[in-house]
Amino acid sequence: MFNHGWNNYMQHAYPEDELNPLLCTGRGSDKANPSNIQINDVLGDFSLTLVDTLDTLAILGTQEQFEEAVRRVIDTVSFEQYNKVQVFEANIRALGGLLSAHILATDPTFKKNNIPWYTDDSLLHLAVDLADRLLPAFNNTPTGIPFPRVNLGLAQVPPTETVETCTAGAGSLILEFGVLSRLTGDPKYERAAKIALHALWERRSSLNLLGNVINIQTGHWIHTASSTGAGIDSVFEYMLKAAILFDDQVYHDMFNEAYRALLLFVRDSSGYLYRNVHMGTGSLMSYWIDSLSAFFPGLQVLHGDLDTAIKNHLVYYHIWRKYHALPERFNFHDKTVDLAFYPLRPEFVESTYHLYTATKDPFYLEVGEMVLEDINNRTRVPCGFASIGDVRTGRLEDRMESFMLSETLKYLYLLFDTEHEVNRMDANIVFTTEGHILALPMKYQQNSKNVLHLERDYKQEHQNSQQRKRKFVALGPLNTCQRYNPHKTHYTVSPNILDMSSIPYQPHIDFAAEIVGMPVMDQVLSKYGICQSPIGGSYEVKFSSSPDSEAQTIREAVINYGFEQMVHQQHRSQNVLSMLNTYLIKSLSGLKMDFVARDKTEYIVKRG
Ligand code: DMJ
Repeated sequence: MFNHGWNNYMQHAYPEDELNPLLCTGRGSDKANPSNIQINDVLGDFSLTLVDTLDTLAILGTQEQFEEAVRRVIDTVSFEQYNKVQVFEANIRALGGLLSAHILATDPTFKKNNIPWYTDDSLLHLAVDLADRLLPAFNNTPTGIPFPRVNLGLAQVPPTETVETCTAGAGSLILEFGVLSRLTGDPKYERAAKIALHALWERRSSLNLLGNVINIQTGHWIHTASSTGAGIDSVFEYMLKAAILFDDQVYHDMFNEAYRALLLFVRDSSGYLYRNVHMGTGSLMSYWIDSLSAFFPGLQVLHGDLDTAIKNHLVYYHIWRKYHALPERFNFHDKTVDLAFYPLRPEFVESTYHLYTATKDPFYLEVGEMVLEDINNRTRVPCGFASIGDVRTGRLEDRMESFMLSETLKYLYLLFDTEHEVNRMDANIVFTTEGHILALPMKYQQNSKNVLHLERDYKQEHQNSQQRKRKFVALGPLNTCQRYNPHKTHYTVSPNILDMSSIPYQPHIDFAAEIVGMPVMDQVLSKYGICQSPIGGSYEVKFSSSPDSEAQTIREAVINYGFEQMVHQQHRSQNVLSMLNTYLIKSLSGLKMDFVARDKTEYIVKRG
């Protein structure tokens, strides 16, 4: 799938920003309609998809493809383009792409991807060039919160530019800007992004909630809905990931407080739904959840809040089952679609990947398979993958956003390639909100205090935050123990062993189905309360009794289960149950089996 998307982009679209998969052409900025921000916020005429895909090539392409793409970027990409783009989009897609590729090409942690001929840091120089064009967004803003857009070629904020920005846009810069500062030794990028994030956080409500849109001049909230979705989403991600990448407790405290508030007010009482609520009162503001918020369970995994993540993810799972994609907005009141498009977004598979990595529950592999098949079946066209315009009818639209290659297919690939080095690394790598891999060698982690002189300014803030935290200690779901058990045996480890701790056997899954308005899944337990597994396949038990014993004294059993044959030798076991205990141990209601005698020594399990 990746090669199909990538090769078609290179063949039909490069050097333009994006592929039009239906017309088999390229697409750049919309010069005819400058106010078309759906396009112009993202496409600035700098081969966006190429830049955004660099580290995906390193992960799932060949080293040759990666090196060739790096060479192309160095030789052909320029940010001196007189287009107005969104600072956030340019940061996460282009700056993040460049930094990630630079790190992979040079950092010994990623030995396999290091590029011997890459010796002059050209990607880093390009990153500096881009960031210098974005920095003017931070000028003339009394709050420190940046303007949302700049003209790249002029390196200026256009005079008529709006002074209203979404929270995610202003608060999701610290990873890329921070890494750039650490790698270049120039603190100005990290400083600007850090001030912006703190400026947003200082304006949180008394409930510790952030709003959706803020005026950068006055610092007043324009749109007061708080959520984990569009307009806010990645600000939480950047708090936690900055804490990890830069080893910085201040960000961790910020995230902890923000997260606690989300659980208390944005999450509903069922524990499954994360809604739009008023930041000042916590009251419900709408009946929809959006597809962007499907990333949040992945962040909850990173935070270690696994049970909570599992529930949250199941809601999106059922929405996906219902529409074979995620509609942009789903109305949980009417249990219908509010906005019906699906532009090949990664968020659901991103969470699925993190949940599988943490739990090793094969359920998440099945979810990944479902997503993969749906995307492949519904969106693959001869020249690439097309966005779905309406998930109910399957109507396609002529756009393949760059995140299809940089994120969606990267997470899908890493979900299944469990042995990939990125999945096995013991390093503080993070995925940015665009799925770019960032890592900082130790020597870069601790220098923030000396370089930035910001800690003093925020010391008081930190103390206040600690005090607030202490007030809440007794309340918190954060302080509860998770049920995470990394040594669980799943049938990825022992093929075909039925593991009833797996998600499909938990009541969670049916509860989430109710919320979405889906029928409950195929019943795993029958109306008799017994497990009907395996559904299909042969299931046969042969056993022989010792000549002098009662029928139920087992000496040896052969169990044919599905395609695997397992032989259990158990001398002198007491009865069938103890013999089968090794086989089916997780049943909640006990084990019940009906046998039919084939002959004196062979029995077939009729039902069990
Ligand atoms: C991506 O560009 C990023 O994941 C961003 O954080 C949100 N939107 C898209 C994907 O949906």
